[in-house]
Amino acid sequence: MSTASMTLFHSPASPFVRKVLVVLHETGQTDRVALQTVNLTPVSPVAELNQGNPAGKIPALRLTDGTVLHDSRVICEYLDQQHVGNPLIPKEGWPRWHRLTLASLADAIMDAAVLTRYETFLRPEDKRWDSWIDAQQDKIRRGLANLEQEHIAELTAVFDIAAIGVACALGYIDLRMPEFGWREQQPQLAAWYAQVSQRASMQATDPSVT
Ligand code: 99T
Repeated sequence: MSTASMTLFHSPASPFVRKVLVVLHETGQTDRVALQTVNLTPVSPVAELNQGNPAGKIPALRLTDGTVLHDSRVICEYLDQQHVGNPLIPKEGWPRWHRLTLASLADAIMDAAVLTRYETFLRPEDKRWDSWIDAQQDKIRRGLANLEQEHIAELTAVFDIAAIGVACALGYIDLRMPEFGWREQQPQLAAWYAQVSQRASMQATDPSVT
């Protein structure tokens, strides 16, 4: 019998949702959350999702009392305070700000990739703006180059909120932008990603098989 007490509004392709799912797996809390799949884009909102979540984005987590937590950062932090294992987000001091900043870089890469997706897939072809797409892809390239040059040791050290974010961002690029070709320029990042992709949490949430 399910013991789920919370509902996660979810879509398997979303890298932001995947972050939350990986946190649930890594902290042993998957049984606490029921998944409610929604099929949405910015121009096809889902009315139920807007309740308590006016921006209507996923992920959103509905708690037992009906309260809705939204934004993957907030949900991940909430879930990280609900288990007794090692925290995935350092609680205080410089490590907290450092790892959250690295996690923010991962989110920025996801944002740029999702905006690229919307511009290339959703917007009518005659209205697409190449300079916009190029600028978003430049953000991704700068982000990946920075990870390769500055952060491989930190990513390798611990699979925490920062590493989870980077892994989910790379998974999304592979899913939605398979021609992007980042591995040649970032061989250390590619090797790290190949390794963390074997984790049970990453395998269970792989959008290409779920
Ligand atoms: O913008 C919308 O109205 C619908 N889009 C979303 O809900 C996307 C789904 S990724 N989610 C976010 O942008 C959340 C970002 C937020 N800062 C967070 O939660 O961290 C779907 C990608 C795809 O289908 O390819």
